[in-house]
Amino acid sequence: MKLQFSAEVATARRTLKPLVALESSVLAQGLPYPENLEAATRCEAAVRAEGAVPATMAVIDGELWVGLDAHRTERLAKGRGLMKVGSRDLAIAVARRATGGTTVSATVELAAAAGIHVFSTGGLGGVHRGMEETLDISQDLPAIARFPVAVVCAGAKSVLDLPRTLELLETLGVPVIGVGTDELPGFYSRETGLPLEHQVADAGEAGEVLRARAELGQGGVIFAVPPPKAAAMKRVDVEKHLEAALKAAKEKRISGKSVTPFLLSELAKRTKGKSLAANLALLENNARFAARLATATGWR
Ligand code: PSU
Ligand code: MN
Repeated sequence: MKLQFSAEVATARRTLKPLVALESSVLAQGLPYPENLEAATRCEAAVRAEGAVPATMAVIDGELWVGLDAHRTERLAKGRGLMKVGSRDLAIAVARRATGGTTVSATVELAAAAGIHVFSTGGLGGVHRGMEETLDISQDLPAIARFPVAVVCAGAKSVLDLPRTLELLETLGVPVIGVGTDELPGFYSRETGLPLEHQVADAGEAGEVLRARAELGQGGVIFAVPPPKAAAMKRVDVEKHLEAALKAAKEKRISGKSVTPFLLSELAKRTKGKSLAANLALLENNARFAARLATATGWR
């Protein structure tokens, strides 16, 4: 797989600095402009402040980019109708010379190809509510199981069926480890009431788990970090607005890969921007932890 490296990432690889992979579907589909650009800027700054280097992945004119300069970041943030590139779309995006943001699944795949072991995102895709009818399950989950990359997130997106998402992760052999919590964080909210079997206190402990996984030759691990208190929403508030958003999605017959972007933008409208603010804060917070983790592994 031919990868293109930004100047900053190329230098980091030469000088053996720790790298943190970041996704770009959140830029191209997950957040509106200009909040998406603000999110990218804050995440990259948080990674650099910890002494690591951000490597945002994207497909640009069919090229697989590891690290984006300001111009390419802006192109993704302002672009309309950009492709949402999951793992299964990568080859098609390349063949068609397309431009798009990579989701968690495509980003962990590109990270593994680039030798990057730590990746930060907001919330994972997973098993959707009503999956009995739709069988809508994000390809994020099997991709995390397959590629040996640590995924730092604030849990799975709250629009999902979280108990079933946890069950499927167990089936796939993916550990879900709480960072300073014994409960799955709820993305916009700090709590879900769903217990996690394992937790670590800090990035140092997380790094030890990562090294042991690598020695066993196993795939990805999830580190779930609760969103910062100042920006987190109450779980009941999220649920209330979510029910309305889910109803709207059903009425408008939104399906397939449009479901996630639709629900996120509905929530932003219905919470008067509170969910947006929480999303930005947790993205930055996760990027910071990921940078500490990338440093703690000692791998370069
Ligand atoms: N979480 C967010 N914003 C996002 C996503 C997740 O807060 O934009 C994106 C991620 O890139 C994730 C994707 O991989 O949504 C999952 O989409 P789907 O459910 O269609 O697999
Ligand atoms: Mn889906």
